[in-house]
Amino acid sequence: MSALDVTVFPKDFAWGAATAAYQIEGGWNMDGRGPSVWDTFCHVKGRVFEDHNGDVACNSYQLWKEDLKCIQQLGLTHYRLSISWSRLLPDGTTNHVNPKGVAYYNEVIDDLIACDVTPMITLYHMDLPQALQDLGGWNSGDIADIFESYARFCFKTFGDRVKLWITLNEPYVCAKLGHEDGTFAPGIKDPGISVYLTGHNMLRAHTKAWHTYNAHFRPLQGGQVSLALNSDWAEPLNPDCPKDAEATERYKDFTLGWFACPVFCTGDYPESMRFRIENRNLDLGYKQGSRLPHFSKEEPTPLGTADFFALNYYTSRKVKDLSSAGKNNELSFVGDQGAEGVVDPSWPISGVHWLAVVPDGLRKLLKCIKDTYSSLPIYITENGFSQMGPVQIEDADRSQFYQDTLQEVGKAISQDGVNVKAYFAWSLLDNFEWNDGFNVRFGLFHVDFSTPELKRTIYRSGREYAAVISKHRSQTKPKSV
Ligand code: GBH
Repeated sequence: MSALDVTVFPKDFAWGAATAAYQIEGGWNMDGRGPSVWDTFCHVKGRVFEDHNGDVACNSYQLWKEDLKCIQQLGLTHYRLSISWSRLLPDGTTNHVNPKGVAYYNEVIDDLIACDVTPMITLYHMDLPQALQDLGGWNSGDIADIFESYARFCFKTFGDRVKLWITLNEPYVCAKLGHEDGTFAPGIKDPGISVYLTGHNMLRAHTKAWHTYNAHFRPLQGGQVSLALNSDWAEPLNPDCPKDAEATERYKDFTLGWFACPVFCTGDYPESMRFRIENRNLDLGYKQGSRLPHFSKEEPTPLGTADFFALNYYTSRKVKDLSSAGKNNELSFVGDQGAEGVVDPSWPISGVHWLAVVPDGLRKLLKCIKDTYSSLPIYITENGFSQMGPVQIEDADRSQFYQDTLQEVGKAISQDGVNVKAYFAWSLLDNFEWNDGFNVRFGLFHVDFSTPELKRTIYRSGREYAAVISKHRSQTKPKSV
């Protein structure tokens, strides 16, 4: 990646990689861990590629020291990991704490700090304790307070050393794929209803956790808390068609705006969501009240509950209007949105079908976030490229992808004045890629899942990422006198 100009990245730029507990840890029933919705989901046949599951995954529960070596080999300044809620609190509540779970995360955190790597911890990355799902999960109003207790427990236990927190990873994905499409755990298909309730309770949960940190932990611990929002970059399919242009705004509002607007702009959902959903209730004769919940005046507002903007970006879409298409006659999220995102045939596809490679979409999205949502520093908490089919350790495509993407991030910083503070590659390791199992590989390190040693081997893209980091660090090191 010699062409990349690292001097445009600020001195204290965070160079990271990210993982998530269910995707790497394994040890699904070891040492008192309780099951999560993903254990339950994967143990039913036919839901995941060749019925793969995260029972063992990269076995990071037992092989953490191997992961640490990978982190050091890359020279990362930051590592983003998530806590398995049910490893710490097997039934999801603070009534039962699993001391082995506490010990595991203490070891990880202490090792990172001893190696001069700053931990960023995600409290929730798709893996709700099954015991809480049995009580209604994200559709239950009680979940927000239960999440707040879990967050409080983590701040209290780890917050002396952890200063960067993500409460929730991608509430959009949990709500839409988990509760509308049913393709993610918990596998609920309840079109047009649960999706909004889930999103709402996730926002309430995040809000409560942020306020708890702000009032009770920030004064002593001095850290920062946000939530990670996923978003494609979106443009009208036909730029001359006003309906496509309007559809593009709706598409943005129903993905990023859904969560960013309440937290960063108004304390409420985007107007286009309210308008479309209420109107469609009338059109479809839906009379059981508002499907898009209202924020109660009795609870703290989501507005202002983020100390930085955390963005997961993978791809872009061209958007076409669907507001008068067939879907419009049924109760569904896509019907409400009245828009569909498609891949431009000129975009190359990375290993997996949905991941069209559009690095300059990231630059445009960063600028749009700055102009529309927030002037807070932006942390790119995930971005990556996948491989499918035969393993290529010399992964020239992925190396090029990282080079191109970092170049676009550099332009966002130097030419568009966007305050980008961090870049986390997804992912440190090949891991359990949800519905695609181990068939889709996102790692900077290859993991050999065919042997119990689960050997980690650096890809060329990992070597090149390490070279970028090293170059940047050597240029910004204080000169010795
Ligand atoms: C991230 O989500 C996740 O945070 C991370 O855990 C995951 O490993 C990573 O992406 C890579 O996928 O098959 O057409 O239904 C990114 C959002 C949501 C994008 C699911 C792809 C599936 C599209 N992803 N979506 S489709």
